[in-house]
Amino acid sequence: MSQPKMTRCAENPIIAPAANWWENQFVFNPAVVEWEGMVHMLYRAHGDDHFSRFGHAWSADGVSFERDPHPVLEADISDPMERLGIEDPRAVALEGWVYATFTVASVYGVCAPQERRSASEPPWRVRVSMARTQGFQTWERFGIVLPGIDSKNAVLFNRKIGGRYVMLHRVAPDICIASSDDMRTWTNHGPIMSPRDVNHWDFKRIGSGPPPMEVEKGWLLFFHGIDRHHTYRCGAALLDRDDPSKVVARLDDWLLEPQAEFEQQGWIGNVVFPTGCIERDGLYRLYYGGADKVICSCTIPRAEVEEALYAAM
Ligand code: BMA
Repeated sequence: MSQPKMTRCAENPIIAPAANWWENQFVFNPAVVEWEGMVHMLYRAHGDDHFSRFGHAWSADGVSFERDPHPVLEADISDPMERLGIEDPRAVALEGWVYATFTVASVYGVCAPQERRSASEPPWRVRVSMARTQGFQTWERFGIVLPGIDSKNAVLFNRKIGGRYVMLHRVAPDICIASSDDMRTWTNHGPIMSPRDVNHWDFKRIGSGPPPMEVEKGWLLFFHGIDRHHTYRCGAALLDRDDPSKVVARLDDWLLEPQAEFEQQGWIGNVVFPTGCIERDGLYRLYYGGADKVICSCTIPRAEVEEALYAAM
């Protein structure tokens, strides 16, 4: 059986760098959440100073967006853990708040020598951070929620499971799971899903895309995978509804790969990086970064992706 594929939005890229100094180089990897009747986007932006900040955009139809001319969330540069900025947000609506999970990046020089990696690895490290808002302008920051763990690509489930809040995150090269009673203290329970063999599109590393979406037979997880040539693609898996540490299905093939010019050429070429998703009129609308430079969208019928996953169970 041939596997389903995503259909690109005719308006792509739906958001490109703008004249504002803080977002005039690259805009990409957006968190997307439906909130008070609108589609809201929190996107990663780089400008003249090459620092990574978050901008805010909103839309009624999920395709044409209005944008705030100012960044809405920035790194606290007095904190050495955030010296290289904030990156790659994901967002969920949960208990009356929009929660954003994102990466804070810092240089290795600020940490204890035993935390440094070998000389051949890049001199930087990442941590998972979290904040919440009700209006996108002011944020209550929770700080680093997985201290001491070099991790990124965190996504929250949009409800408690088994009485606890649950998060997926990525300790290279695997997708891992963590849980919490209060959103502030998290217990890491280790890997749940790993890359596949060298011939696969998801061979080097994998990471969650948008927050998992609850479907009839579990949690649908769109995720990114990196192949041996460093091309980023998007695929899908299904996690158990009551115990999402169990992967119950995983599509063999990818759903989206870099084919358009704005996915093959940009800051980093050959990248589609899914980070947001909404569901409307029987379609999933996915939002992704194209080549770390622009924001794009594509759709897939809900039934197609779910039936393919159920057939793979
Ligand atoms: C990852 C992150 C993403 C980026 C991707 C592709 O490591 O830095 O922000 O989109 O690489 O370059």
